[in-house]
Amino acid sequence: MITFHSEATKLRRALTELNEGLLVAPFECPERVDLVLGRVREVGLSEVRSPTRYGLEPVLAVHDACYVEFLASCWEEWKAIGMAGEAIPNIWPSRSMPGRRIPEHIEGRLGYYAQTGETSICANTFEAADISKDIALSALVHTLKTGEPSFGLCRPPGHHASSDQFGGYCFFNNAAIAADQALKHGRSRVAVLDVDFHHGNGTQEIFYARDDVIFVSLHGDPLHCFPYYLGHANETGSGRGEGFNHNYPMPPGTDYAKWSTALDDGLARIRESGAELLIVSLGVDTFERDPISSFKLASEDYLDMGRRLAGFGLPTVFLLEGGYAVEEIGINVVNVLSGFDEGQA
Ligand code: OKP
Ligand code: ZN
Repeated sequence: MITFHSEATKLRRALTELNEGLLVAPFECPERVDLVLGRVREVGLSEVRSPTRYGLEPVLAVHDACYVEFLASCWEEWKAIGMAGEAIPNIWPSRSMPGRRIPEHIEGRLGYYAQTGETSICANTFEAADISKDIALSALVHTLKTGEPSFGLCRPPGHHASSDQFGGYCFFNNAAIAADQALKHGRSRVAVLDVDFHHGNGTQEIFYARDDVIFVSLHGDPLHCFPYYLGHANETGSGRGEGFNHNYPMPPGTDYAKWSTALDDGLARIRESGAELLIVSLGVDTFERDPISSFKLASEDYLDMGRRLAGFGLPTVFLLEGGYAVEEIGINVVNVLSGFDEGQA
């Protein structure tokens, strides 16, 4: 296993998150990176390398150019008109106002490009998202070259980011960008397996009509859980993408016995697809003490998860998504990775 990490992921340091009617300190904080990295070093999991820079071309292959421009300039524009706090959207296109024209005022553009209201934009948000996707691509390239597994310690996460919207702490969809580049490196089909507690709505949206990327997501049932409006079992893909999207929504309280049954089913779908590479959107917010989620996985379950993924036998890239019980995030992430190493040996 090789870990890719950059201190620059910590440049985004938002002060606010709209949560339960209050502005609180964000759950998705820079300390998460130190906890995971600290555990990687503590157990001697792997060498830690800095990412290579890949520029914006791989981003523009999956994200809308005007969206990327918006992210690049949002914070400066927001400050320039004298807004007092962080950039928090408060109006969106909606059923009664579909928003067919993009506003010029930054407040209108912010809502246009936002899915949600919890993710404040602050200084260096773009820079952190840019390095996060470089970490993902560096991990991908390492695995493509060597066949060895790799871990991208990405922050901010990516799986909620759709082709032209940010939300759920995500700006660039790291897993989608990596999957798309894997195809450009000659793989003919790639799988993205999303084990984060929350549905990977952005990844689903990006690949929904495509058959070259199969997307499998295990998550809290959207009838009860964020992001609420996508992630049902009957969303199976469209057009040539039909049959290449598989959702496993599960109720709050789900434990590993039930969760791992869904994992095995999802892996069987990936096997049938003939995918040549596995990208794991690795969120550990399925943990029993995660502060914003409601599954019941225990720390030792992550070891078994890693072993099962190793047993699956595809070249594998792990990219960090969520996980917020800060004490245990390092242990749980590294349990998956060392379980994988063990399972391979
Ligand atoms: C990002 B990732 C809790 C509401 C949760 C935002 C969740 C973002 C999750 N009361 N709101 O998938 O871990
Ligand atoms: Zn999550």
